[in-house]
Amino acid sequence: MRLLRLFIIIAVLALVPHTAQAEDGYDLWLRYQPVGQQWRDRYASAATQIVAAGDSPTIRAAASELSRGLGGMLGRGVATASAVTRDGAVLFGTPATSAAIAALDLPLAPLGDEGYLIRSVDVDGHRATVIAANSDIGVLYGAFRFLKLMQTRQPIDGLDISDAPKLKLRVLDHWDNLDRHVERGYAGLSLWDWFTLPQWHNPRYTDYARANASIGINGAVLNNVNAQAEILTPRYLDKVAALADIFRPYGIKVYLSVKFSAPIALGGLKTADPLDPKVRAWWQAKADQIYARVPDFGGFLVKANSEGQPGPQDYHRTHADGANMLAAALKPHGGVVMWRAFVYSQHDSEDRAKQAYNEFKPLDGKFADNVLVQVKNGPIDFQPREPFHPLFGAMPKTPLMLELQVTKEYLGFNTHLAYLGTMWAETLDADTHAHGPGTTVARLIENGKGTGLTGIAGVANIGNDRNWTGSEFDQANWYAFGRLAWNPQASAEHIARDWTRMTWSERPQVVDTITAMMMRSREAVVDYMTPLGLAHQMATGHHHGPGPWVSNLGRPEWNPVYYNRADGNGIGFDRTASGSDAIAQYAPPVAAEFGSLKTVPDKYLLWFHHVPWTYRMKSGETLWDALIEHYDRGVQAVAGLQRDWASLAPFIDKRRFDEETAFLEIQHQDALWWRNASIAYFQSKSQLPLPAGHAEPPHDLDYYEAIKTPYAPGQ
Ligand code: BDP
Repeated sequence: MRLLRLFIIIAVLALVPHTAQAEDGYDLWLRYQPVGQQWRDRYASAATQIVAAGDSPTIRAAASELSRGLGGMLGRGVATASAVTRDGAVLFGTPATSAAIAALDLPLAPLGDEGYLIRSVDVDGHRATVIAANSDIGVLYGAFRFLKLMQTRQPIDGLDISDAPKLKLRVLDHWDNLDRHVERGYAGLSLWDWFTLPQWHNPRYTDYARANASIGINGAVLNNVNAQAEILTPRYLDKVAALADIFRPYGIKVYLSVKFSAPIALGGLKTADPLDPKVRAWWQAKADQIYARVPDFGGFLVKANSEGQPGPQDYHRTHADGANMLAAALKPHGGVVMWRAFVYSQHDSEDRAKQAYNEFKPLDGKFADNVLVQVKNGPIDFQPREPFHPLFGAMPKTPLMLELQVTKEYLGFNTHLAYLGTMWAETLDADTHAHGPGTTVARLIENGKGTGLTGIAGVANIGNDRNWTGSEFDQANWYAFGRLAWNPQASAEHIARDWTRMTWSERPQVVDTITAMMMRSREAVVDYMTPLGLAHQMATGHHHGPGPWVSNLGRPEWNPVYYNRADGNGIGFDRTASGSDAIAQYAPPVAAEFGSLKTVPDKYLLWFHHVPWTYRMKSGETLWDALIEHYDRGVQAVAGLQRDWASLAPFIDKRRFDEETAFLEIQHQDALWWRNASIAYFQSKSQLPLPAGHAEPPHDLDYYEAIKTPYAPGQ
């Protein structure tokens, strides 16, 4: 009996494919799994020795990453040495720390503070690879790039690579509260365990920093934009300082979100008026207190006069008055202010899509030179699809920082597969025509308007879940954010391919299949949630699931009906001259394209136009039929993702495979829910039959309206 059981166990184990070892996602894209035999042979005489030039914490981090990565991938020990003594050595450092590197006379000048160069060279008669930079952090970035070459199975001989980031601030915004709840977080609690800081340094903090450094992220705003004033108390600043110390070797600066009324809450002042001398002195002293603990503190992120947050307008001052007061406090220490343009007001009856532009455009040129205005990708709010924000191109004297949402508040939380690289590339590649054709959003944010300040922010999707992001595929969005922050003109597809190779497998079939799944995933979400330019159709509060009928909320612009405007005649928001005229906020060629029914791309049709249900699309079909087709296309696309994923079963480790299989099933059910509920609602307005071949929703509208999910996460 026992023998039989043993036999069965051995037989079952023999069937499990080689790749099926337990993986839990913790290692992200830094798995460093052994390369296959073919690549082991190719790399046999390379990477034989690690030679660190210098001994800073950053150089030590690079050395440890190289040993970990090379050891893991090559399955052999890699010696460390203080000088190149063998063929195949990897020598890394700066000309300042290494005579051998200085002697190579490499063209490092154009690479700035953070760029790097990787070259195959001869050192003391030995073939070697040099990873060199002007600064230690550039060296660390170069080390990660060298490892990536091997992770993505590229040759590592004959190298001549140099690279430098196009943006200066590449920042993750954590919407983390001090009780560890993460607003719009779908990956567990906040990583920051405020209660055990500053004493306990959870090793995860270092792994977080490694992951960020591997993709060039160099800043972290630790707390929620809906800020709690207490983060600025000495007790918390000590905790902040502990994190800053851990992140520093990895080139990551910490920033804090601040509550504009903190001088009242913490300082006992009667006002937070930015022009009041006592208020200004309070912030100045606060900045001094912070820099005494964190000498390289990055600065403040501010959400002011938005969604109930206090701000300068409470004192009849402008956003510029508020931002400049904080900027003055930070300036002596080299800090910056990231002032958000995400504002809209319940007292303003103007189209919500117009309000940020209306408030900020007149302030162009009025901000201090250490202020960036942080603008979301679209004019409303991180929807599955929005046209680019009209402020891009409209503030020629102000450095604008693009804000993206990595966490998928509006794209299915952590259970829907939606690769956001394509969505962000759509914004970055959008032509604003602000200074003639070709003035893309990417080019605009790469221009610091004479201040040298450029930046991009991503609202993080990271929590304390074992796999960091709540799903394996959401790791790709963290990864893609970093890659696009480094180079806003990078290709979303290349990024997806690199990530897949590093995260899943080197097998071409796996790489091709997963990359293709990712590339069409976001469009699927747009199709089953908000096709043809619809937006903000989600349920109230938590934003999980459909709610196109919702019309009872306190502020008009919180209601989905405000955005869809569906009635017996038609659907869509007229933002042309006959409607809100939001179109006039764009440069004339863009306004002309989006404003005309003849030229507006289908994907923005209902964003800019209200059209009859029977309106003829460019394809010749009616809008109603096209709408239904999009919903069904979205659902079918998810079924396609499920089929593709199932085909990979033999090649993916079981734990990760099973989880994604389950998540895709959740996505499929949710997609059907979105499709059925949306069609039921819009049909109650259009009163039209569904086109042939498209099934009626299985339930009536009352049924869908009655579905409630009060405990959906993230709220
Ligand atoms: C909205 C989120 C809300 C944020 C807000 C913001 O629902 O939780 O506070 O954006 O960006 O999309 O400030």
